[in-house]
Formats: sequence, structure tokens, C-alpha cells
Amino acid sequence: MERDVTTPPRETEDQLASPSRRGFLQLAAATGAAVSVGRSARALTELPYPAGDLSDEKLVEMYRTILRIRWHERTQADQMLTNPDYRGYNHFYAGQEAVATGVCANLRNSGPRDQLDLVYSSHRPSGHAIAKGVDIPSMVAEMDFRATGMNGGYAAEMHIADPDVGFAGADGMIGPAPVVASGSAFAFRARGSDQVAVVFAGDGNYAAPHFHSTLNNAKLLDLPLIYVCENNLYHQYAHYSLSCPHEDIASAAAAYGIPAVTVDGQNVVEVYNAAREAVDRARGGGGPTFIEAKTYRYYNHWGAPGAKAGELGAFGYDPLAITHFRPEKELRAWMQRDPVDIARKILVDWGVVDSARAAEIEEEVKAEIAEAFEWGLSQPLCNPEDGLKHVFAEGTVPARQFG
Ligand SMILES: Cc1ncc(C[n+]2csc(CCOP(=O)(O)OP(=O)(O)O)c2C)c(N)n1
Ligand SMILES: [Mg+2]
Repeated sequence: MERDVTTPPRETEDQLASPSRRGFLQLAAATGAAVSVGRSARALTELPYPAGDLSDEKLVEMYRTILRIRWHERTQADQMLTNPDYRGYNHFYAGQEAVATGVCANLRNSGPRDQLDLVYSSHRPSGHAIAKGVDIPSMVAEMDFRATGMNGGYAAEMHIADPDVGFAGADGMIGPAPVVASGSAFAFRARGSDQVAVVFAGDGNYAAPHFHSTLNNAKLLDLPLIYVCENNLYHQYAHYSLSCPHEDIASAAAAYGIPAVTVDGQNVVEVYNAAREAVDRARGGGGPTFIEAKTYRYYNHWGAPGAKAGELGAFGYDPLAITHFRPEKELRAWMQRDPVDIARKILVDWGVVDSARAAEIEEEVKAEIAEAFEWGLSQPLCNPEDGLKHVFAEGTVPARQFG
């Protein structure tokens, strides 16, 4: 199939250009006014259900979350590039921040454990974790194998988890996470709970059998499952068209009889709205939803090869030549539609904050992240001797009886 891989998804200028849209939206909502008065009004109505219920606080919080993810990544990349003592690693999420943020802003992320919504993550977990509300200093410590990290230094990147916020954990295997998430969704349904299970998985998951069996079962059992497919166009160094015959992966999900939408993953409000509808459906007993977010990652598949300290994204040559799997102009084109810039523009255009306050918020977040790294990297390292702790049951284990 011929596909122009250099073209980012449709422009959102129509949705973002007018400075008075939010005011208009509130007015229209308040008066029940018919909306048919020109370009900005039309664009407003095109913002799907339920853009109008987003409070200013929620919008600012989402902007802050996007920035937290971004500055955590940039700081970690700089550590990898400049600090020979830094042990951490990551599959960077920069470029995709609006997806995790828009989805998790709809979820129950605090409160009693048995009421939390659960997020199952992938091998690219730090953005999902931050959006779900994990303690960032503890995650920073964890990723550098520190004993006081959120999982005692055992998890590093690939197995981070925090049950207190409903972050069920990262997963290094491509394929199974949706199946495991559907198990939780099944449990929620069986217990009569209104909790929701969300799984984030990449475009690469399409080719795994788990993609198909999960959607089939979720539909047949009406599970409160939200499958968020983060289509960043590549799995490792291969374009997704090499393993998926559909331009929109959502069209494959729709074949299982599931409501399936494709959204602009760079626009946090668009993602939020799609997720809001999905969460309402799942909590109300209406079953699963599939959301495909078109997005892009700014760094390489893994780590920081080709990146330069202090700069966003990986453009440079690296000895493994793995920076050359995609055209540089494609990366630059996607960076023109940066989720941070789009979120900031929404806030300013809608009159939620002015540009000066938006810049101040970014400085606050940068300081918060710098502090998180300062604390995290000053923590004691975990002991290699403890490596087998929590692997085998301790004490006496009764033999299991069958029959
Ligand atoms: C079962 C399995 N096979 C192969 C791999 C190696 N692997 C790690 S990430 C990845 C590609 C994932 O691509 P995608 O799902 O699109 O996620 P992205 O990295 O783009 O976020 C592969 C093949 C793996 N981790 N697990
Ligand atoms: Mg991918």
C-alpha cells in the first residue's frame, strides 16, 4: 500500500486558531444557542463531546502533566548523555505526552485501591506512569536502581508499578498486556464494580495474536476495557505498514464490533474527549472502546542515541546507524505539531492563562523535575545480593492439593 509517511495527521488549526472559542463554547452551552455563525463557531462544535465540561483547573493540570512528562524525559536523556554514573535507561515517550495525559485525566487515580481505575502500560512506560499520578522522585530513583525507588530498585524502567495510583505496571513483552488488562476488566465486571481497565499498546501490537483475541473477548463479554493504541508509525525501526494492512488500526478494531475512533494524539483535548466518552461507556456497562491515537516519538526506539544534551529529539548520527530508519524531515514535521505547544495554545487561546503564566508553569515544572532528579540520584543503590528477593515465596509453602 502506498502511504505518505511524511504527512502528519490533519491540521488542528481550525480547532485552535480562535482566541474566543472557549468563551463562545461556554456561552453556547449556557444559552443552548444554535451554533452556526461562522468558522470559529463551526470549529467549536467540531470539538467532540464533551469539550465544554473541561474546567480551567483540569486544563491547567493536563498542561502541567504534559510538561512533567516532557521535562522528566529531557532531564533523563541529558543524564544518559552526560553522567557516566547514571545507570537508568528508558524508551522515551517525548512527542506522545498528550495521549497518556488526555486518557488518564479521565480516570480515578487516587482513593481506595479497590476503586481505582487500572492502567496497564507498555515497554514505553514513564509517560503513562506520570499521567496516572506516580510519585516522580520515587520513579526517578527507581529508574536508577535505587533502594528507595518506588519498587525498591528491582524494577528499573521495564517493571515499574504503583498500586496506590492504579498503575498496574510496565510490560516488556509486545503482545500480552491487553490480555492481562482484559482480565482485570473481567474481574471488575464480575464484582459489579464500575472500575475501568485501560491498556496502552503500540502499533506493533497489531501483529500479535493478543490484539485480536483481546478485542474479540472484550466485545463478547462487554468488558469495561479501553484499548489505547498509540500509533507512532514505527515499531522499533520498521514502519507499521510492514505489519498492518490498515492505515487506521481502529478500522481493524471496528471489525470486532467495538466502538473505535482515531484521534489526533498531539491534541490533548481531542484525546481527553475520546477517552471521556470511552470511560462513560465502560462505567455505564456499555463495554469496550478502542482509541487509536496518531502520534510520534522524538527519540529513537530506545535510549538517547543520536540525541544531544540540552536538545529535544534525536537527529544525529549514531554508530549503530539506527537514527536513519526514518526521514529527518518526518521527525521535524511532527515536531511542528508538538503536544506541549498545542496544549499551551489551547490554554492561551481559550483565555485560561496568558502566555506569561504558561511560561511560568513550565518553569515551575522544570524546577519540580530538577528536584526529583536531585533527590532520586542521591538515594542509596539497591544491593545486587538482594536480586532474588521477591522472586521465590519465602517460608514454608504447602504443597498444592489437586482433586
Ligand atoms: C514478544 C516480543 N517480541 C519482540 C520484542 C522486542 N520489541 C521491543 S519494543 C518492540 C516494538 C514495539 O513497537 P510498538 O508496539 O509500535 O511500540 P513503540 O515502541 O513504537 O512505542 C519490539 C518488537 C518484545 N519486547 N517482545
Ligand atoms: Mg509504535
